Amino acid sequence: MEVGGEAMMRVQALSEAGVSQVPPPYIQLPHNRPQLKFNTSSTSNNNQSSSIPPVIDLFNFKPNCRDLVRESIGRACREWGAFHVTSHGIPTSLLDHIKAAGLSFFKHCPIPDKLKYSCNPSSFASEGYGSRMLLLGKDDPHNEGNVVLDWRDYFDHHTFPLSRRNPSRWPHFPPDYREIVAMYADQMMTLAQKLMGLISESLGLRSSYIEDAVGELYQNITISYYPPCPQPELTLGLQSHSDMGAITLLIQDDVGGLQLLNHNRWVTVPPLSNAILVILADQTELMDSVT
Ligand SMILES: O=C(O)CCC(=O)C(=O)O
Repeated sequence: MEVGGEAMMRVQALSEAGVSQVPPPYIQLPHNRPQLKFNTSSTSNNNQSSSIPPVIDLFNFKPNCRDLVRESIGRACREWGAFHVTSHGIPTSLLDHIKAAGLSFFKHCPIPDKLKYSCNPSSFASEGYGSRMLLLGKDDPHNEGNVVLDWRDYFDHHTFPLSRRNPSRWPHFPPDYREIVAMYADQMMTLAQKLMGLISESLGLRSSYIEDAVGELYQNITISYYPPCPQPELTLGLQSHSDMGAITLLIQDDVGGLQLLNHNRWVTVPPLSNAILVILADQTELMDSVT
């Protein structure tokens, strides 16, 4: 494979070229390097001392379970700002299909074909295939104005409002990719709205409070690909950040590696099959802290 030019900017190209040392732009400063110590995990539902975000059964939003679910969500928001949900109504087959479609695009579509979908690297959250979404780090006084790059490639899709959705800009491979992303986006939007209702209620507010405050809902679906790294102790797949917006819904494959900051310690969040991780993003967290 040719490794050079724009392809060189893709982490997958570096990884597949078999580099034995990560290039300097990807090396995190010592204080930012990953803590690879794994916490012992407990998945029990309402365990206050759990070492991972709680797992909350949504009972498919059955009205007679709403009080119980609302209470668990309120506690999880206060203690973690994040929680897993099960019985959320998104079919397991759809979760499997989107993971498979994303993996197939990254693994089996040649890099020159992927580059046809390149996002605009100079525009924030631009749609498409890229490697540099967050340009954080340059304000860190230790970085002397430099940005450290993530060990990740991604594809970002603009999916809501529908006026932003243009599947012809999305991969054509595998053949059902566009249909799966559109279905996933629709179902995740419905789930996000239901969850915002429950989070609002857990704060003693009317169900529509967060949605009314946020205004028109924007949704991006980002599929991340973290290629094997020769020196994982020096790099981060994605640098520490909080998400702007109202709510993040995240599914993991079974490799793991995701970490959340909880009470000033980084906690490794193991993948739980069929569960969806809900993370309060900046706007909701702000509302949570002022109500
Ligand atoms: O890919 C991940 O596991 C994390 C994604 C994430 O934090 C984000 O997209 O904001």
